[in-house]
Amino acid sequence: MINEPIGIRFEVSGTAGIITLDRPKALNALDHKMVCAMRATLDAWADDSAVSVVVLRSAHERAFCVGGDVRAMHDLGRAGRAEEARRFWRDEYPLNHLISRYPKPFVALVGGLCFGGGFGISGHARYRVAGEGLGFAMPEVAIGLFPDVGGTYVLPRLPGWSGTWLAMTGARIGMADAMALGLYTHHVPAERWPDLVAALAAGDAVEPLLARFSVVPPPPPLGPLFPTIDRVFAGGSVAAVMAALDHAATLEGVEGEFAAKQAETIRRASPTSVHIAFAQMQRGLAHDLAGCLTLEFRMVTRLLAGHDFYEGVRAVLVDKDQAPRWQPATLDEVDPAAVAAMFDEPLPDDLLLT
Ligand code: QUE
Repeated sequence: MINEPIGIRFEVSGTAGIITLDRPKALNALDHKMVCAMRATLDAWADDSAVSVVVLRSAHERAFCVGGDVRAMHDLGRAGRAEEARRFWRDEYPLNHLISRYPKPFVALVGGLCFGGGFGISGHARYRVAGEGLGFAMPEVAIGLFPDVGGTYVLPRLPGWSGTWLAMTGARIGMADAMALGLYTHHVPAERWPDLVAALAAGDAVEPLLARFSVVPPPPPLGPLFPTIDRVFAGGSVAAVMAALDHAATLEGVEGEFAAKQAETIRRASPTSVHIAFAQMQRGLAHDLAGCLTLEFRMVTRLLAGHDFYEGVRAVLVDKDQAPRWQPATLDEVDPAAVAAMFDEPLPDDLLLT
């Protein structure tokens, strides 16, 4: 086919470079071609005086981007081609890093589902606009992975212990909660996005424009539970967090119900992934984004040589039986020292970012 669509479109409109994610059959899941095309375009626009601002958006209301194309990576790894799968992450993480230090204003318009890799291309942007239909999550522990794409950097810097909660459970939150946690810088109702993009293309100054289009978000529905989250997830080990959750689950009312549900969610996830996510939150504050991405590339390399990633993608995305058989099968069987070694031992080909 000539000009076969690659799931992402680029255009320059007035002074704005506009990137539109458009792979609806996969809810805009990012594949390797999309990552490479975005990188090449952003590199070109950085030196193009006709482009003064970059806008990243989705063509579809339902999803901004549900993550990396983990199904494709699963297929490659299962076929003995894990080296090729690694190349996806070796290109994706530097793209996340480039967006964090892009030399021009970068505005991500995020409505609908924004998971994992979708956060990687929007969550490090200078301006992060949330629509009312946002559904944010870092759900990787459910598929035997871990909250990567800079999750090691961003999540432990969120208020209180909310990042540890998001990382260990993969919980999905809506716009008002995501705004309250500071994951996004502005809330602009989606019906105003076309006018916002037109004004950006007309060359209007970015910050006054965003201030003009922004609306105060409603109070966060999870607000009453933030103190519970901070108390429970402040534990110093996975075992301590689980003990605190199990205790809180005995309380009456919404707090007890919430704690019981979090404990159940964590126990359904890959035990190894939960330990990795917890360790990420303990380590992330000591590193800049580049250092965090280096650690994540180490971890993803090691998980590609293991079991749970393949089993998780099988259970959630391939067979969809939602019944993964993790190895090891319980949180107590995971050795935190072995997890620490996975972080600490460099690779012969570590990903180094400058
Ligand atoms: C956790 C994840 C992902 C996920 C589900 C999880 C993820 C991802 C997808 C996904 C969903 C639909 C698709 C697709 C991929 O699901 O990263 O290609 O069509 O990309 O529980 O991390």
